[in-house]
Amino acid sequence: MDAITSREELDAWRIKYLGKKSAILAILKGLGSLPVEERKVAGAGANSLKNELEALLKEKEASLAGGQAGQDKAPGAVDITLPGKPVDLGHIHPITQVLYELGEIFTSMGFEVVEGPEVEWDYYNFEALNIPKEHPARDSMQTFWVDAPPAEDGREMLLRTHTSPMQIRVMEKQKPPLRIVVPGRVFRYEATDATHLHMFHQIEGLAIDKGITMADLKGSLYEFSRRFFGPDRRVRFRCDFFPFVEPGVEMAVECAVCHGSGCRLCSQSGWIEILGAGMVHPRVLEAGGIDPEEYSGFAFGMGIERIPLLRYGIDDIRLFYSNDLRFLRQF
Ligand code: YSA
Repeated sequence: MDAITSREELDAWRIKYLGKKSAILAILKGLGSLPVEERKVAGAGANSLKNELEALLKEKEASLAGGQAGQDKAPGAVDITLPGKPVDLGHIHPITQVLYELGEIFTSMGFEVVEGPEVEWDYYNFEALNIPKEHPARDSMQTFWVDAPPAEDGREMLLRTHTSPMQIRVMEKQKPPLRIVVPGRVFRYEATDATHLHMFHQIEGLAIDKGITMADLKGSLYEFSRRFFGPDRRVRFRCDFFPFVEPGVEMAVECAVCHGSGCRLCSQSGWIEILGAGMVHPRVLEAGGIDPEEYSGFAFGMGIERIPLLRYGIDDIRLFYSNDLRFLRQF
């Protein structure tokens, strides 16, 4: 067996020692003609010999296969001729894909994309937006406060609860006409469920110019919905209250799971609210250094995670962050 170096030689060996005309097969075939006692002894011996020959054959087969791939490699050496392990290629997370798509839609409508800090002062997050301390509107945005000493002017630090603080930061730096969108992460100290997360994304929109009206706001958001969800999806505006707008509205989109008839995702209402919006409050324009007698503007803040729910009919927002690759690979 040691002298064998090729498959052909091994085949010849197999036919000779284990083939139909081999001695071992002849012994096994002849067992029936032996007396019982002799048959037992001869049978056991012949079978054990056959097993040994088969084991030798297997071992040699494996060593010839390895030798062919590795060309007589030393034990333990790396076989560089073996095919490589496939590398798992990742792809862009569905929420980031939506953010990119929204950026494209709004920039094509004349908006510029800007970003802002996730760790913010309460001044920008609340006060400059007409939400002073103790204002009940603060309760609707349960806040993660940062345990840091307040600034000299008493400003406290927090994780921004919405992207609206960027309205003020932009107004402080740029003068009208202004058209910006601000995508980014926001944080709220609240329980998670099928439509709520404690960390999610928003995209803020702000347009300020002479003569901007509610019609511009509705026109821009209808156009966004038409491009993102298609022309057939119904959209609803209803009055809402935010201290930083007057008047204020919420926009909801027809539920993609039940198409308006009511289900768990839309709390049986048939609609899912995706954004708050309105005409920028004169006090907010003043806080940003813009004269409300001369300029007016609209603003909106849209929740990003709810948008793909509505487009694809996904029934639980938490799936985006559960790291289940079977879910994420579908996008
Ligand atoms: C209103 C008027 C403006 O002139 C500008 C912006 C706004 C929106 C305001 N800043 C705001 O945050 N309103 S909101 O609390 O109602 O949230 C806006 C959107 O974020 C919601 O419509 C929803 O789509 C999403 N959202 C809110 N809480 C969420 C959430 N998404 C996931 N998880 C949560 N916990």
